[in-house]
Amino acid sequence: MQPSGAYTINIRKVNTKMQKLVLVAAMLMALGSGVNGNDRMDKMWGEHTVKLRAEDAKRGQLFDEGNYAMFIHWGLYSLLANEVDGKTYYGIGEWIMSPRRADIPPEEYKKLAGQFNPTNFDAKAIAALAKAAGMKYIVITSKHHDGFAMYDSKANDFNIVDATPYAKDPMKELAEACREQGLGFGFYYSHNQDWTYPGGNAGPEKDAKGNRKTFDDYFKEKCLPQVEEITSQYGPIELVWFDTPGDMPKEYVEQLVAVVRKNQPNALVSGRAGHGLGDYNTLGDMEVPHANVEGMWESVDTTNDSWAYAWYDEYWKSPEEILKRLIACVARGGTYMLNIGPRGDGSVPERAIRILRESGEWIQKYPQVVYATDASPWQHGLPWGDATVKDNRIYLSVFEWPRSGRLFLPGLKSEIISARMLKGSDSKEISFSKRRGWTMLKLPLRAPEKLISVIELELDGAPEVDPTFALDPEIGTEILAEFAEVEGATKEKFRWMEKFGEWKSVKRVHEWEEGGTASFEVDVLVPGEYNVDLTYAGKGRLVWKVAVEGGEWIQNEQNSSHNYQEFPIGWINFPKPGRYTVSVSSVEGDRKSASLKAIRFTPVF
Ligand code: FHN
Repeated sequence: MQPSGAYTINIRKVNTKMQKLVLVAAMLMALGSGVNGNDRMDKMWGEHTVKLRAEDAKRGQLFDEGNYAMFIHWGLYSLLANEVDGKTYYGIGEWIMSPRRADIPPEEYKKLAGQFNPTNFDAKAIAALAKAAGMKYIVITSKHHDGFAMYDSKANDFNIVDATPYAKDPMKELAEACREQGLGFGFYYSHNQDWTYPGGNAGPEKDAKGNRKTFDDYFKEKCLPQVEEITSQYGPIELVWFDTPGDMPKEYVEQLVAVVRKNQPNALVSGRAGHGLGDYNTLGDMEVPHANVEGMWESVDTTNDSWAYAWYDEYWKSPEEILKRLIACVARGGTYMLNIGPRGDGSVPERAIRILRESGEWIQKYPQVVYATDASPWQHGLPWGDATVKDNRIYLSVFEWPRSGRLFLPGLKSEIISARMLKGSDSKEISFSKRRGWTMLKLPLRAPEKLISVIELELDGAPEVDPTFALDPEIGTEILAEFAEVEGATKEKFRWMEKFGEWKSVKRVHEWEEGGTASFEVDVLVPGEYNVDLTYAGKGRLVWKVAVEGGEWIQNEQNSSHNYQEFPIGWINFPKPGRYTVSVSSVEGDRKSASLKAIRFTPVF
């Protein structure tokens, strides 16, 4: 598998100043028309949503402001659904023919096309689903690594029109359906890997006549002409999503990008085109970042575990989980593209439909949280939720409702003009007070929303915040090791596959030297006893020390496991309100294996 991590970008975020001016003008017009506050909001957001329709959007605007898109992995592999000759392969389904999975020889795999007849594919229903889900464009696999074109390709007959009984171009229908729904449309194209065309990366070395083929042959005979096709036969395209560039030489990527620019001057090119020639950065598969990320970037994620349909794959993200991941991406400054994997007959799994619709209903109620927002000034999540910003308004999305009815917001320096609890387009003023740099908001005892409730803070200007991590007096606070200052240990990103192709990642602190520390600065509002838990992986029993600078330290032994688990270490006291530095050290046991992921403080009294 090719690495899917960091790829460089060559343009920065679109300057949204102009759009801000348009919004302010819209707001002033609404004020002048004598409508009430909620109607004003509706009107403003309604107009804004219309502006985000594909046909009105400027280059990159759907990406930059739409913030939410549908990814679709659909191809011949969907027919196999990760089962070959009665054996199930657990992992990402689109890799089924690879030698690392069922190892299907290219000529065998190509025969599958004779059975591919996706008569239940309903382009209109998929576009309507994306729309109902609150997504702003769709990106679908025109050709994945298996080399099968899911569109009418004249350049190569291993395609859905020439090689299958279906004999129609579903991409024409989908492009059209997207346009009807006001959505953008884009293609995924595997430019480097082609496992069935001779010369393609990881493809056969020789053609049917036994002639040796090079990457250059593949590129000229198939890749370049197909990219010409997908960028010229489907109307305006929002973006072209190249993937897994591997060590593809730069001159080839330059040619592909030139074709996109020529045929689709308004389209973005994904960073995974390679060589920094794309327009934006895609994080590692399934990665939702924890700290704000600069520039123009996206996370790509799955609704269940596999990108392509897999018969057994019923571990779905709940609507709440989807919303949390979406809001986290937007709050970190990025865009979220969430995948569905239709079956081989073209139908979309019912559970995927249900979760997308339900999360979409929430987004239709709270568009201001998701669209055209800026990243959180805290630069990381908050103990109970997250924050997105629109001009001088902060939207607090509360994932964990405080049982006491008091929500503690740390570090907000700006003056609050009003605080409102939203309930769709209704809202109610709530009271708040300030103490030691913290804002305490008085909330109703019951959350107004089943999924995620939203508070709007109107400020006297752009938000100013002290982003120091703070110990929430009610639910406590988890701080990831990625936010630690490290000495005498190493902090690094670590990625692994849980199932084949199902990526997980962590920023861990490991390789501890004697006396090495991971230190966290914390702000304490309510002094007293806090229980400390550490999340770590390792081998055997490990002893950890947790010390408050100038104060108490505790030490304890707990077991460990090869995957990250949370273990209690003990209680620690913060004698008075204020700032503390807390350090963690690995002191005994197999220190080489000790890998710290997070520290959690939970108030005891
Ligand atoms: O190998 C592909 C994989 O099958 C899938 O398409 C993902 C989606 O981001 N991209 C590659 C791995 O990063």
